[in-house]
Amino acid sequence: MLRTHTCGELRESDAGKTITLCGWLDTLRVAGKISFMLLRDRNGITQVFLDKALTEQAQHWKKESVVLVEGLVNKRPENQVKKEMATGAIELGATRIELVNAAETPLPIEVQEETTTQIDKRLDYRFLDMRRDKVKNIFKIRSKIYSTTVQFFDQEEFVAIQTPKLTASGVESGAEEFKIPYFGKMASLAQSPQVYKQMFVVSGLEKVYEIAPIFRAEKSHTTRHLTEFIGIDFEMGFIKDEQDVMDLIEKYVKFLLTHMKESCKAELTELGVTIEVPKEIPRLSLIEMRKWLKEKGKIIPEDEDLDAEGEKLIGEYVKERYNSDFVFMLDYPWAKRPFYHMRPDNNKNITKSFDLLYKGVEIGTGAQREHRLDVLEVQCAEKDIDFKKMAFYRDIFRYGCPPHGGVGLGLDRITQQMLNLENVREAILLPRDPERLTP
Ligand code: AMO
Repeated sequence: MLRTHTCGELRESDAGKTITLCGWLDTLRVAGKISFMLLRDRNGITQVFLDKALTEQAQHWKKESVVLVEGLVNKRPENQVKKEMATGAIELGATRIELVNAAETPLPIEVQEETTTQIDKRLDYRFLDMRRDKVKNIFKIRSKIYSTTVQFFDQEEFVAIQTPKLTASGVESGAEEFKIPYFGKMASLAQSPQVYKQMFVVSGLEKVYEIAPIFRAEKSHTTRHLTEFIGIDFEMGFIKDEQDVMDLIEKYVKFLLTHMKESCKAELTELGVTIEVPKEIPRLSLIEMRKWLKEKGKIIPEDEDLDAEGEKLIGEYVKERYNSDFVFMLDYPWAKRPFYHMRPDNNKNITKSFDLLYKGVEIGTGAQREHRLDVLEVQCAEKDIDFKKMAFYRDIFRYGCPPHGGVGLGLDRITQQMLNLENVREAILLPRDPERLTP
């Protein structure tokens, strides 16, 4: 390796060692004939002292160039440590410096913690934007959400599946498909692994999950919609009803948040985020909540979904009433749910489905699925869907299909809501929306 240590890992106990660091030139402060360089890498910032000769060598080096420094680790004087805690209790007295790769000037965006650069410009240069700790921390945390999720499903003995993203057509009502030419036919980019996750429950795997891209040709310009996002989908067989699915989601949420609090302490503190693990996630009926919303002056018609404002109001309500950041909303109208959701026997206007809201934003949708072929065919007919055209999906209900259910969660929205980010684009490396196809 080019370096013997990284900036963040050096401690007072390293004083007296001769080491090599390599990172980005954050700042060069010339003070007369000597200078102080702040060198940055993924772990932090170290102050490097340059004597007269080295200052002459470095004085025209540009910010964000890659620089190598050899030197002796020194303990910093007490008074300096207090003034500049960010760079720690040690500094490096350079004996040799090398410009490994020069950065061009001017930089296209500001590379500093407090920036005035607008999000669109920042996204154009995401790799430079990420040299800021604020941004880097978001993606360290997102990575941990991902690995903790894998750990949870592994522990629960779910089997990870990877299903095709090039498909014949989707099954999500209301979710637009991206059509692409495919050897003389048209294909769709998968708008959900719905069909496949059900298929592999029925295959005998019983409990499956997938964390993978999902594509939606939605021309939405909101702070929560992307055209490509990462879905965390799971599906499980032999359930009694949709409550079993919610039980597992609740267990997942508690596991995830507890782990995040422990494993991302430093990053969460730097971002000023406090995570609260819910004791219990309330399960409220949309039918009941509509009445409450009406009292607040917010009308949601019986056959309508909650809109963003309705979700926000309910988020505030559960925070105040149950001290919970999460809520399951139940009993969504049949008119707004896809044909594969099961309906209760005593009310055909609603579905055995739910949404999971986190701080007033939907982060998941799930349901018990209709597994009885004759009922499913009736439901297709009601939604004007020709089930015969989905022959391979129909087949999975023909040869022994257990009662089953599952959920689709959005990794990007979970990250957004956990970190109180205004826009989901802050939570994904390279967002895709109706305007953005690069970088
Ligand atoms: P749904 O369409 O509600 O359900 O999607 C599930 C979850 O995916 C996330 N999500 C999005 N995230 C960012 N941008 C978007 N455009 C977007 N659309 C959805 C949300 C949402 O809650 N097959 C069902 C799931 C199931 O029943 O298992 C489905 O896809 O977090």
